[in-house]
Amino acid sequence: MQKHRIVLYNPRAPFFTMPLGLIAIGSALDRSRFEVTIVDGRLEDDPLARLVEATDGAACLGVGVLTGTPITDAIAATEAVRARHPSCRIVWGGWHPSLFPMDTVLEAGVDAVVVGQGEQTFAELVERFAAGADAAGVAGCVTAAHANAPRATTDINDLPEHDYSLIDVERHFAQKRERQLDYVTSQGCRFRCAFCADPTVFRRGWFGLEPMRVARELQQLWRRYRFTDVGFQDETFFTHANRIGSIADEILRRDLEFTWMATMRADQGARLDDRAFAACKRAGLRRVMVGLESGSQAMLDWMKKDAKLDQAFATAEKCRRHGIGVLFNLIVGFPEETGDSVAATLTAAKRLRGFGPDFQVALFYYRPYPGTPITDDLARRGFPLPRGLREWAAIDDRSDSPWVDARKRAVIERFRFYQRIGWAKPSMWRRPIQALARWRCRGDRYAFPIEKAVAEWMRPSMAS
Ligand code: B12
Ligand code: SF4
Repeated sequence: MQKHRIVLYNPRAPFFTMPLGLIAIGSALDRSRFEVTIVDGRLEDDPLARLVEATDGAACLGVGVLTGTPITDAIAATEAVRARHPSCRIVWGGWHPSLFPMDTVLEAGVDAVVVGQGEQTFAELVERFAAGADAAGVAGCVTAAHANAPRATTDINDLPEHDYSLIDVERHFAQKRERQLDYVTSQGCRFRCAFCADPTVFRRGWFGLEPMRVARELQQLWRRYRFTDVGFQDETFFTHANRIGSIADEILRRDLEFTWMATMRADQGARLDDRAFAACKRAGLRRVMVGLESGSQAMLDWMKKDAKLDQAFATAEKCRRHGIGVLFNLIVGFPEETGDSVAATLTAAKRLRGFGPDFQVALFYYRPYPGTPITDDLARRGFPLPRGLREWAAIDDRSDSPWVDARKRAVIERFRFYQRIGWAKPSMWRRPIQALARWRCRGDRYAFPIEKAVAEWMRPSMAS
């Protein structure tokens, strides 16, 4: 029997994380009846030509879409395939379509949108399409004609293993310039941060794979691909300390020789005991990423981060003790954020950076991403938000926040520049200004940023 061809497309994006969402939905299809091809726009010289070629004779194209620039490429892909292969059904899924199913299905000319967890809904949809039927009644999906009932999230332990042979793992290693495998052990999050869409999409639900399954899968994947590092892409990897302890113990017991990095909330790090930190370190944990968000406790409380500033420092201290690096993510320019609050964030960044060379800080400008309480509140107050797919695609175009005026922006940009230059890997062009940058950072001396102007003149892309 000839198999039905299903093509999955990952739009272009500036980073090279493996397309785990597409791997998940591709792995859940009946492979004895469906032949699955993933086209990754980030790996192709001419993604649309490759996609049009791959979808020739295909029953369905699935596109995974994040808010922002990927929307533009997703629209182009949809238009190209629609024009060349009109009988190929086109389904969008992932975060942006899940937040705006009606906008998506009306504006993009797609046949159906899958909302939230995609495995079972997409599997049912392609069965329908293969049988020449439509999407009527398929829970968890929306079409222009049917807003079907929502689908409850399934425990991910009941879903199939992710089949990495659907992607060219070696090509991803080459793009990343390291043999780093991306892997995800959970879906959803129990927290309620007001700038984040996860509580809207997964309704504060969380499912985590059993530790034995995580260890077994990693062992098989390690034997096959011999990766040297794993990037755990969970929203919050350290959700249950016992579970993480068991995963670490299993990695050790199976002698899996790789390092790993994972996400950790400040409160989770502060609660995690030294025994667990030590076990994770022995099992290869090299770095945690902590979404601290702000250096102002008032701001943290306002955004319902449910974490204390002190906990971030306690986490940093424990990580230093155990030889684990930390990347702290911070955001400035929340709606009406005061200059004092921004200054508190820069001060916290400096203190955290001071824990040592393995303690890094990334400073972002706030953007009102959709499906979050802060964005909903802005809409109620009449703030002009993007409308429709094309306007949401442009949200990444602005490089700062509307709530950061020129003065604050100048301070933030100088801070970012000198922090980065001061502690970046030495290079020929950086070395002369590195010592000066550190001196400036230590004393908050950012006036007359001559080195920044020179760097911008010499290499604009390195200076911002
Ligand atoms: C890896 C990652 C990335 C990667 C790219 C991922 C990719 N497409 O290859 C990179 C680094 C590029 C990235 C960038 C950004 N990301 Co990001 N990212 C993640 C992260 C950590 C993991 C994604 C993942 O692999 N998950 C595991 C898989 C299994 O889950 P999934 O992708 O959700 O897929 C499921 C469903 O969504 C659905 N599904 C997904 N695709 C498809 C496709 C079809 C056809 C169907 C039917 C279903 C379907 O089914 C899947 C299985 O259930 C998530 C958080 C998370 N844990 O999900 C954030 C997350 C997706 N990112 C987010 C954000 C905010 C960003 C950035 C804006 C961050 C920033 N400030 O720069 C940028 C966007 C840049 C841009 N506009 O280009 C938000 C989502 C926001 C949004 N509205 O889109 C998330 C949820 C984090 C958060 N809680 O805020 N990200
Ligand atoms: S920011 Fe992180 S911890 Fe907060 S709700 Fe989102 S995923 Fe959960």
